Amino acid sequence: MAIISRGFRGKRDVDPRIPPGQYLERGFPVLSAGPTPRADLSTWTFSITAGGAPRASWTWSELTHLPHDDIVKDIHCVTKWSKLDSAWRGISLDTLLDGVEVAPEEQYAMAHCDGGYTTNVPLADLRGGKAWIAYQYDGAPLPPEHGGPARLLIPHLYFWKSAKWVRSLDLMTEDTWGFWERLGYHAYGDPWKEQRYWGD
Ligand SMILES: Nc1nc2c(c(=O)[nH]1)N[C@H]1C(S)=C(S)[C@@H](COP(=O)(O)O)O[C@H]1N2
Ligand SMILES: [Mo]
Repeated sequence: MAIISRGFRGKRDVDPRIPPGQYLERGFPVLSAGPTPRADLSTWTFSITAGGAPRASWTWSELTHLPHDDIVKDIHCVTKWSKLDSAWRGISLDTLLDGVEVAPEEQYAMAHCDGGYTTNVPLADLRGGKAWIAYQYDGAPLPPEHGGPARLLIPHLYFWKSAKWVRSLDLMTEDTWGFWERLGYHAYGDPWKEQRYWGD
């Protein structure tokens, strides 16, 4: 009597790649807390700082000449859409952090963006092939509304952690909250544990 399984499980019989509480989105929604900033690539830089003090910095040309990864990952927004197999090109944070001196107590980072958006993430989540500075989407330059010229891509965390228009990562010795985290979003944001809001 194996016939029952489909109807019995009904709507819950979903793709195992979709985390709990999420639905499959085939488009690519734009979610921005403010206007889309426009960057001038001739003066644009990406920096790693610590307590605000510079540690390393790359011009657009320097950054995009580093060895890149082509990344195909599922992404999950806290507003409940998930998109499968999104295709990006970017520089691994491993590559960027490689040449940077990091003190053992600097275990957290805050992403800072044009427009003022911030989000916090443990440094461990930026290492080990889990995070990138992405500058292409689907084989084309990353569109401004999706974070172009470059955004953070941390697909294993809810997508609000993937800061658009990112300009720096500030290394911190304590986990300080960013924009959405101060407004009630979870400090870490694991979609598989449904860490959406404070207390989840
Ligand atoms: N700078 C900045 N980055 C941001 C946001 C934002 O408002 N500003 N929104 C976040 C949220 S809540 C999500 S779900 C994703 C949305 O990315 P998308 O617009 O490319 O879908 O970007 C994240 N990064
Ligand atoms: Mo989001």
